[in-house]
Amino acid sequence: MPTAIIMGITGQDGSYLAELLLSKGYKVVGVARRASTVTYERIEHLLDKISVVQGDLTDQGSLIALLEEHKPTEVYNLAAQSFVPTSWNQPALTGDVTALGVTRLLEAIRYVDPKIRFYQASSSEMFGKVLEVPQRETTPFYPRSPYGVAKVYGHYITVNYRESFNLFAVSGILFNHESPRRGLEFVTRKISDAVAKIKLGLARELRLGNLESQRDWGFAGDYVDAMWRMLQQDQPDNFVIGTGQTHSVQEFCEIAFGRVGLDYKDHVIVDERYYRPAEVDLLISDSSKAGKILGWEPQVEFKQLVEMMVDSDLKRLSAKVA
Ligand code: NAP
Ligand code: F7E
Repeated sequence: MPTAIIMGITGQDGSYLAELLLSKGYKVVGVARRASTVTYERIEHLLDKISVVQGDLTDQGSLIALLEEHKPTEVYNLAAQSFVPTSWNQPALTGDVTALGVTRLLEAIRYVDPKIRFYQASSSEMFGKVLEVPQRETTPFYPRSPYGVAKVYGHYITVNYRESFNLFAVSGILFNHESPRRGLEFVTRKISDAVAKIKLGLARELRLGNLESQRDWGFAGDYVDAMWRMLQQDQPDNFVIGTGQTHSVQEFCEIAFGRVGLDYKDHVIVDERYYRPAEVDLLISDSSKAGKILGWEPQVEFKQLVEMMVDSDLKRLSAKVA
């Protein structure tokens, strides 16, 4: 039975990847950092099928100990300080976790077992102020936030350890992917949660930043399948993963509010507090390489994704108020 270690098991992608790997017969070891309150909300339903152990990307020794004890065949690094606005407020922490943390994990692999296959969660934020539309594996990077800068480091150190030490280290450059398990501060989930609250009479308004921002939004459940496929290839490589379509925050609002018979214009207030010091304007993917080599295609369309998120929040909050 192959063993996979998932760094960031408590996050959105960690929960979907754990489900996928269990369905493929893996032994799954999830790594969570120590907290005074346990937050296993996303993996509650998996706790009798996976092992959850403690570890932290800022602590080299804990990473070495994890690999020595669990002897994984694959390591997925999904852990990061992943919220872009926080990266301006905590840039040094973001660099320590999201950038240097990758080096610590690669060093642990090199030291314990260089045959371990490694997945790095890279991001479309690396393209930032885009130098080419659509963006593909060869598009130069121009990050626009400390988070984006940290991810560029994580990407290049992954490529460098592949080339320097012959590690099977892949970088998946994933565009935004969302789900009912998305963190509440990200714009899609902030909208779906607010729509459900407004519909149920628990809130009246929703304050947002730039409604014209555009993103290439897909479904997280589809994207974890691409991660696994990357580690099953004969050669390690970089792959862009996205839908190839872009939509604005305003379009997301229109569909989300429309799903419950409301007009977003009656509830959304633009609030400058949510504007960013620098914005990423037109992210749109070209994932034809992934289509050709990995046989990967997104399954869930934009409207389906928005409606899935609104329906889920409505169900969750209705149960609470009942
Ligand atoms: P997420 O929900 O924010 O999850 C991040 C995970 O990292 C959480 O489990 C978090 O633990 C953990 N973590 C944070 N700091 C850590 C540390 N010092 N040591 C160990 N673990 C730590 O993110 P996601 O949406 O699932 O994304 C997964 C990965 O893909 C991230 O690296 C993200 O940057 C990247 N990415 C995401 C997207 C997207 O659209 N979702 C797109 C491209 C790339 P706690 O629960 O304790 O906070
Ligand atoms: O913002 C605009 C905001 O925070 C999307 C992370 O997973 O994807 C994610 O980063 C857009 C931005 O995600 C609000 O200005 C408007 O243009 O949902 P977000 P993100 O910054 O794209 C990438 C690929 C990652 O790698 C990251 O880890 O929405 N926006 N009004 C708002 N955004 C937020 N959060 N809140 C607002 O009120």
